[in-house]
Amino acid sequence: MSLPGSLDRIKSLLGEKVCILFHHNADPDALCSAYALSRLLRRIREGVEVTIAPSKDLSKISEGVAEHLAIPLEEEPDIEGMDLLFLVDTGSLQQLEEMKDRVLESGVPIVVIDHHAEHPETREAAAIYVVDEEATSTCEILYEFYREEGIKPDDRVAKALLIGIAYDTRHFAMGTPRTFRAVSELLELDGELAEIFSLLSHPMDRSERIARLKAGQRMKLHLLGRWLVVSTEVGSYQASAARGLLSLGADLAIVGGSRDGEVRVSMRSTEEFYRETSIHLGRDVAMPLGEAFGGMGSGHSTSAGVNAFGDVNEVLERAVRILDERITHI
Ligand SMILES: [Mn+2]
Repeated sequence: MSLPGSLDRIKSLLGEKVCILFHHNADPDALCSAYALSRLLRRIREGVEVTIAPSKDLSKISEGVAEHLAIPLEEEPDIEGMDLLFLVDTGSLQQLEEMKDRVLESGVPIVVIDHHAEHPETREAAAIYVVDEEATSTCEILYEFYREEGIKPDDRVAKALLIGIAYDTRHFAMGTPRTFRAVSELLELDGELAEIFSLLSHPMDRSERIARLKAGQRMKLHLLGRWLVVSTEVGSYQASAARGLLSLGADLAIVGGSRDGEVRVSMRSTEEFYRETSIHLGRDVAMPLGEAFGGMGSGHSTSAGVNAFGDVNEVLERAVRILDERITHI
């Protein structure tokens, strides 16, 4: 449960004017928990003036959600004139960008509600610090606040909370009994899962879709042992194309493109490929590939990139050869 007693402490600080803030490039959990909180505060204290202010911008998906739920956003909040500030879903104050200094210098008490790892600077700045790392989303904490107060979320708030939870659990791919209790109760209030998923789907613009389709059209399939490795070339969106090819069924995708004499390569593999072969794309493929072509490569186990110089087809062929040698030596 969300830290016991925290709601009572929040109530004791609640004044006339309140502002809710969250991190820049806000995801749906940040936006929706802010919205649910704003509605809860109005139910708790009639007449309280609540402003929701993004510290900088919303993510593309959140913009769609804000529009769909008609969430009112204030671009130029009067931070200094507030009685209380809330910071939701925001692990570090740095994520407030330019607003950070204003918030700290205002002297207005800050309430933090979050599920990220504790951050010493944020803890020190907060008058009330409600951080629950066991919660899979800030919306889950907000739902428990409603429950504690015995307030039933209306259908718009229920939808907002479901959106936030769905986003942070990667469409309910993870979560605890707590998460699914909240989800189940929220679904009774607003049962439109299909609509929630469509709101959360990534809006891909036309040029990205064209790049992905061209990458598919030009793709070469290499059968390396039991692994399906694909390589292809496209002028832009190499990383997106590589992800797309994995979802088509490849175990590993190498996508290169050249621009102004420089070759860029994005590589992605499945978790299974890494688990079974121990081939680390960043260390074992991207780094030697970058070096071989006068550039640099780096990355993670299943996701890596290279900037190099030369002919894009030669770079791709070399990448496949590096993989082939490694795979035959396993
Ligand atoms: Mn979150």
